[in-house]
Amino acid sequence: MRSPLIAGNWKMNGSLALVEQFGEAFADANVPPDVSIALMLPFPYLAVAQRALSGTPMAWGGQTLHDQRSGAFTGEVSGSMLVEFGARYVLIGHSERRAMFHEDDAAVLARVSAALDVGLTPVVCVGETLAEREAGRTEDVVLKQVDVVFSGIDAEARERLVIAYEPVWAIGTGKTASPDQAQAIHASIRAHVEQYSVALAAGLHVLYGGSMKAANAAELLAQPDIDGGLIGGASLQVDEFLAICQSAG
Ligand code: 3PY
Repeated sequence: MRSPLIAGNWKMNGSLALVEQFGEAFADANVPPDVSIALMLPFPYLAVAQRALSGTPMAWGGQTLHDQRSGAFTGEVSGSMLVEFGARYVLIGHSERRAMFHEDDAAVLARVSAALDVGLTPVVCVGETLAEREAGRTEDVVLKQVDVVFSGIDAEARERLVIAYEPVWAIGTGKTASPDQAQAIHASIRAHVEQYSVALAAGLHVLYGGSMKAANAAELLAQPDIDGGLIGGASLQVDEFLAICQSAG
């Protein structure tokens, strides 16, 4: 009932040529029709994505946005600007943004509201650090991050969110949560969201992120509460990313 979403997060990587390469490869790639695919790109690549990816099954999005529509915010990009480039999604609260760019809970919520206001689908990242996991605090941390967002928006807006569970200790480290570890926390997120609405929880997409690659994707995606992936490094290689999309079908 929840068709999978496979989203690549290029972070500050890639090139215009790579966007073109993805456009060419995915134009006639054999991807399962029920799998939604997106690339979260660095801002300067969005104009090329709008042309090169439009003939493919792929959507595209930004990796963050500012919470205001316009103004004196040097260096920032607003949601309406992303929409002008045909973006459908935007990542919010990736652990790298939380840790390196001081995005706290209030900032995450403000960005989610800004994204919803302009019709973007926010992909909200949540996840615990290694120290938090070792202290047995995984659920506390993750469910609080989920609540910050769900309790700050109205019922209709909640239906438009995607959650990406990304254990911080599995990001860029080559370590992956085991399918059982990932399934356990995904199931907790879904059960927790039932307090807002049982139907909302049943329809909510919870993606797994954190060193997902072609070699481990099928096993992770087979878990009942894992509804897709947010893919880092492996989304920078056409064949690898395509293999992940195929294993989601
Ligand atoms: C990773 O897998 O490294 C990610 O951070 C995906 O967002």
